[in-house]
Amino acid sequence: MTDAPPAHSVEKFRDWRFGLFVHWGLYALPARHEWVKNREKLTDEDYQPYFDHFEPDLYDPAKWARAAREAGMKYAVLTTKHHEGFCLWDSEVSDYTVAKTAWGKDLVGPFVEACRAEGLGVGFYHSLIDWHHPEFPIDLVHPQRDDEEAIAKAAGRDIQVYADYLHAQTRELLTNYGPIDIMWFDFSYPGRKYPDGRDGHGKGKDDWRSEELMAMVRELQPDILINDRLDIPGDFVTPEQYQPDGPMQRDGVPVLWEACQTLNGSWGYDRDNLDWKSPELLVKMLIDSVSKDGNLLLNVGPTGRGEFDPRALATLASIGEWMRLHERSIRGARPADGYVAPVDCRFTQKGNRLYLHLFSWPMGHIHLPGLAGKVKYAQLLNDASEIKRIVNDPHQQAQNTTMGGVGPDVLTLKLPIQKPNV
Ligand code: JFZ
Repeated sequence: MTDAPPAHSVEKFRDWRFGLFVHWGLYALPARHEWVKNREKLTDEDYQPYFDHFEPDLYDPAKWARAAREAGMKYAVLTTKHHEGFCLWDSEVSDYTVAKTAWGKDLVGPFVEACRAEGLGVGFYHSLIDWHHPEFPIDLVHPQRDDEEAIAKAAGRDIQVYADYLHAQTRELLTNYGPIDIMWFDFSYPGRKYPDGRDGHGKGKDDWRSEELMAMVRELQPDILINDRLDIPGDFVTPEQYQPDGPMQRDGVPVLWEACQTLNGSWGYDRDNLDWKSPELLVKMLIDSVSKDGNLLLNVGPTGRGEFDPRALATLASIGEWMRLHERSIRGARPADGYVAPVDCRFTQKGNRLYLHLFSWPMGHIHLPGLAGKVKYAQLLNDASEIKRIVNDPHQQAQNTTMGGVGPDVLTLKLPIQKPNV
């Protein structure tokens, strides 16, 4: 068994509630999804121009960190290496690193420093999968390089040589940059089979030597939290691109969780993808996560020159404006104990304050069963203006009778007809 992380790390993570995910690598240059090498079956040779032209002359992580803080984020997780295998730091055990590009120097250290300067926690995403390492067996099923040539190539490869490399790199990352808050490994897919029953060569804990790896991580960084993608239980679980339907559990016990979401469906910079989520939807995802005792890790894919593109910055700024006025209902907040929110609403709670988030504006009134007598005062959060309360509203009582009843002790809030413009 692997040890649990210290309680103070867990509570810090729960209080943060909102973080920045950064997917950055050579795939920022083709600018059409971080899986481009796999999706388009690009060979190492096809992919080489991106290495040769990687020169992020506008890289200024202080700007990233400021944008994150102003959006109301409290931590940031950077891809030190994604599946393509390219390392954003000067790894001693690889030549496939930023240090060997025209840019010629470490990107991870300045990122870590910039985060700390803005008071952000720091995490490293590190890919378990590696499409570049000579001993990583490219899988039959996943990645989908299921052509005969890839199969033949995979046959002579020794995953344990790759595992040594993975451990060595993890050691470098967790030794050279001071205290790191989160280690985000990605990802395992054990026991995959072809439809015809052939071994699909999935990858899991025996391939990565996950127990040993996790023990090393804890030894190097006793306060760190480790995610759940090593094919053994981690400290927090990572629903990806979906919102769970309630507080998450593992073996019937509440478990720490963090949803990760993209801005436009791609993690890496994807220039022509116009499928941007609105700031309003992203704020709802954040509220939804907190109402279910989870975090939201929201991703930006910087450009090949090292900037957040204007669309990403505008979205972060809008979220930041909402957070400026509503942060109290998010930071350090928890689900409301015992109260079930009405349809299209969410509750969050901090101390004796209950926050009601309305995902659609109900025009006039909202009825809250079970809350009469429990609420001493109500106000809008954005401008502190009073909201009138009606206890056991006679109109509502009449409706209760005709509509089957929602129970007694109904608190009715009298809202402005028009939604406040925030
Ligand atoms: C992985 C990566 O492949 C992806 O590029 C991105 O980095 C994302 C955050 O993580 O995507 C996954 C990993 C696991 C599953 C789905 C997508 N899964 O287990 O269903």
